Amino acid sequence: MTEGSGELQFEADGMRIIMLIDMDYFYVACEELRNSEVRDRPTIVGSDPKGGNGRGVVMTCNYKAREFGIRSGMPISIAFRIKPDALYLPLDYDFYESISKRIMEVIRGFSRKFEQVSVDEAFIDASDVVSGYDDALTYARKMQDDILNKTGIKCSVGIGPNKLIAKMACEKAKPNGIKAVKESEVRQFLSEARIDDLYGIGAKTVERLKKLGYDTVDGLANANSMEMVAEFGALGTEIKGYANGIDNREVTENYEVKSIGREFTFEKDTDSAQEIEGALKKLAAEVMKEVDKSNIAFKTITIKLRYYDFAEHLHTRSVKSTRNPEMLSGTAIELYRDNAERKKKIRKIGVRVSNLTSYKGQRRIG
Ligand code: DCP
Ligand code: MG
Ligand code: MG
Repeated sequence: MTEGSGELQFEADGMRIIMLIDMDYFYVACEELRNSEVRDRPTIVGSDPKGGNGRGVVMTCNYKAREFGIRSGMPISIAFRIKPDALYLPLDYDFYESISKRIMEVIRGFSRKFEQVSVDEAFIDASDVVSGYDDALTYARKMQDDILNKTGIKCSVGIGPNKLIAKMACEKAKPNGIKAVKESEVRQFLSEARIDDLYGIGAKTVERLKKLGYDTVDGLANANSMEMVAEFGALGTEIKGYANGIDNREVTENYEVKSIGREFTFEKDTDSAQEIEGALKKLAAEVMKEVDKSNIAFKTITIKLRYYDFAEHLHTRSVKSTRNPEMLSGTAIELYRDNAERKKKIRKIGVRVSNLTSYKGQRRIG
């Protein structure tokens, strides 16, 4: 390194304290709030087991069921074979989502830098609100208590210098624990992990890495950089970075703060393009109504697609500053056509405009 003071600068900027907060056995924990039987019995939320002939999978189960080896994603028929006398409950997304909203509000109160990553987990960047790792542990405990007191749901917290380590630490903290991995402990922590555990590397990439002979995180940490780039492009450098505990991903809100949006949940999950596009048009019209009320124009259009399994994707396009209704509904539909995973049913959609500017300021004379 030859940057000299630049390097020091990097060190100072680079020190972050990131937390990942993830609810424990979330869907079943929600069910426990309204059904006291759940506390005492192995309980599974998922498809109907139909006496062992049911198709579909276990969405999640409590720790009492995990003791028997039952896991998320396991065919429900297998779970039934293992534990026919467990309590089997159907999914109730609306209920889980309403609790999720309250949880996220509590977490959001702990840092301005907040990012929800799924229905039951969120990152915060706590660098500006804690003064070191001891303080971070106290802060995390307070957050855990607050979430439990306000919503009745237990969670685990991972703390680290970046998202990768925070997420991996949280896995180790489960259930209902807190685990912090300081910068000085990262190397050791990663040495004990498997490459499958590296957050942000998908199953297919792991397969390819293993074919290339990278079986351990330490091996990957010392990978040949040229080979990694040749094989994976820019991602190759990222991956090698992860194995070395380097992860510059920022904690950022999904939606821009200043925005106008509307969302719609289908009565029944659907993959009908006609139905989805119709709903997008309606949402666009509702958003336009709001836009019309104020003197604003927008530059960025975002659609949100939430699939039946709660996977959620945002697709965004920026246009010239506009308040044209056709531009909004047309772009929303194009974003859907270009990006939707075709055969996967959609549960909820959203349309949002952001990057707002004053309309009057935009208008050209003449
Ligand atoms: N989920 C799902 N299908 C999966 C995994 C999870 O539908 N294959 C749902 C059910 C979970 C929720 O998402 O309750 C959150 O997922 P997590 O991975 O955080 O799992 P849990 O919260 O259930 O358990 P843990 O205590 O391990 O976090
Ligand atoms: Mg969870
Ligand atoms: Mg989760």
